[in-house]
Amino acid sequence: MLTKKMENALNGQVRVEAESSQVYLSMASWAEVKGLEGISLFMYRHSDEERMHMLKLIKYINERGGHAQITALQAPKKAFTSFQKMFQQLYDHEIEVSKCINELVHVSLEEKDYATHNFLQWYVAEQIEEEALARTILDKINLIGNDKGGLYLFDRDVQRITVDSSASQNEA
Ligand code: OFO
Repeated sequence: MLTKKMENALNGQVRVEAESSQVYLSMASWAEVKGLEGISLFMYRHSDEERMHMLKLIKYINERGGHAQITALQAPKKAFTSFQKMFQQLYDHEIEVSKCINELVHVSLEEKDYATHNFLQWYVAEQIEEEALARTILDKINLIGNDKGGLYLFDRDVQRITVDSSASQNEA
C-alpha cells in the first residue's frame, strides 16, 4: 500500500510524463510541417515513449492500492525558432525530468517504501539513456552548423538513433 505522500508524488510524475509526451508531440508536428521528416519521426517516437512511461506509473499506482490521477495538462509550445533550439529544449526538458525522478526516489526512501524505490530504478536508468541520447544529438547538431548537406544527413541519421534507442529499451 502506498502512503498518501508517495501516491501524490507518483501522481505528480504521471503528469510530468504526460506533459513530456505532449511536448514531444508538438515538436513532431512542427518538424513535420517544416519538412524535417526524420526529426519528426524521432519526436513522434519519443512522444510515444513518454506515454509509455506515464502508463507504467499509472498501472503501478493502481496496483499498489492508490488511484492514478489523470489531470489537465499545460499546453506545450507550438512553434520553435529552429530545430537546433528545439533539440536544446528537449535536452533541458530531460534534465528537469531527471530532477523529478531523483526527487521521487528521495520520497520513496523517506517513506521507507522499498518496493517503489525498486520500481523507480527503471526510471533512473532510463533517464541516463535519455540524457545521453539528447547530448549525442546536440553534439551532432553542433558539428553540422549551418551546412545544408549536414542537415540532410542529420535528418536521416536521427531516425537511426531512434531505432537504436528503442532497441536498447526492448532489451531492458
Ligand atoms: Fe524522457 O522522460 Fe520519461 O521518464
